[in-house]
Amino acid sequence: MRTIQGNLVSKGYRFSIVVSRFNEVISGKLLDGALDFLHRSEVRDEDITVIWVPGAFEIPLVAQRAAQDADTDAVICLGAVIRGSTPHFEYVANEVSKGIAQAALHTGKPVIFGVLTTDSLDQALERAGSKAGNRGFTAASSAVEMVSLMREMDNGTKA
Ligand code: INI
Repeated sequence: MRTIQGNLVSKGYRFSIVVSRFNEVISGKLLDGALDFLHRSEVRDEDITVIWVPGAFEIPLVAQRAAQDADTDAVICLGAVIRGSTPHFEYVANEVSKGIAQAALHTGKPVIFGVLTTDSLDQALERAGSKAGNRGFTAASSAVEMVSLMREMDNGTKA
C-alpha cells in the first residue's frame, strides 16, 4: 500500500492571498488569521503577496491570474458573502465557489477556498477569529498542506 499526504512544513513555498474589500471588517480578520498561520509556518514575508479585490465576485479571475504566476505555489482566497446584506447572495456565493474551483483546475495549482458564506454578520464574526475559529488560519493551513502534497505527488510520479 502506498499512502501520499502533505505536511504543514513550508519549505520556501510562495503564496498569494486574494482578499475582498467588501465586508472588510470580516475579511481583514481572515487575512490576519492567514498571515498568522503562514508566519508560524516560517513562510517569509517576501514569499507572501496580498492582493485586494473589490468583492468576492472578483476573486476567481484574480486568483487564476495569481496562480498562473510562476512565483506562486498556491493562492489563498479570502472574503465574506453574507446573506443578510444582499438580495443576490446566491449568485455571488455560487460564482465565487465555482470560480475558485475552476481557477485551481485550469492552473493545476492549489487555489484555496477561504470565503465565508453565512446567513448573518454574527455568524461571519464567529468564523473570523471568535468562537468558531478563524477560517483564514485554516485556509492557510490547507494551502501549505496542498503545496506539500503536490510536491509529494511530483516526487512520486512514476517514469
Ligand atoms: N461581495 C462580497 O464579497 N460579499 C457580499 O456579501 C456581497 N454582497 O453582499 O453583495 C458582495 N457584493 C459585491 C460583489 O462581490 C462584487 O464586488 C460586485 O457585484 C461588483 O462585481
